[in-house]
Amino acid sequence: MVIIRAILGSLILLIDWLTTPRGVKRPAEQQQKINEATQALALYQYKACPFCVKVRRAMKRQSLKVQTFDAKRDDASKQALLAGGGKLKVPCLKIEKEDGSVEWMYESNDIIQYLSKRFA
Ligand SMILES: N[C@@H](CCC(=O)N[C@@H](CS)C(=O)NCC(=O)O)C(=O)O
Repeated sequence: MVIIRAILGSLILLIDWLTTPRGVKRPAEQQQKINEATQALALYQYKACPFCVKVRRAMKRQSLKVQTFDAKRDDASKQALLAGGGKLKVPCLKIEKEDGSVEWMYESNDIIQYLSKRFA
């Protein structure tokens, strides 16, 4: 089972690498503003999780520079996700809002929808 999972994971990463989407090109000023806004975001993820790959590809397509944390290999990230989000499930987008509150958004489709609404 572990071997099958490892093979599938490698395959997912290979296909992702071979078919990496191009990022949208924006005027420098607009991209700079978006880069500033995405500093308040962080993606907790596993490298080879298909749902995480889907979210990372959506970010790439939209040229969103979002910091990522590996909640499988990095114990501090795992603990941060558990403490903040409440469950060890990925992908999870941490959103720091202007009023100081923090939202932990689970579900790949919800994250993709949120990003495309906010940065379209
Ligand atoms: N419906 C969820 C599925 C996410 C999911 O099943 N993630 C798996 C990793 S691929 C997970 O976090 N499982 C819990 C664990 O590994 O502890 C989504 O689309 O985000």
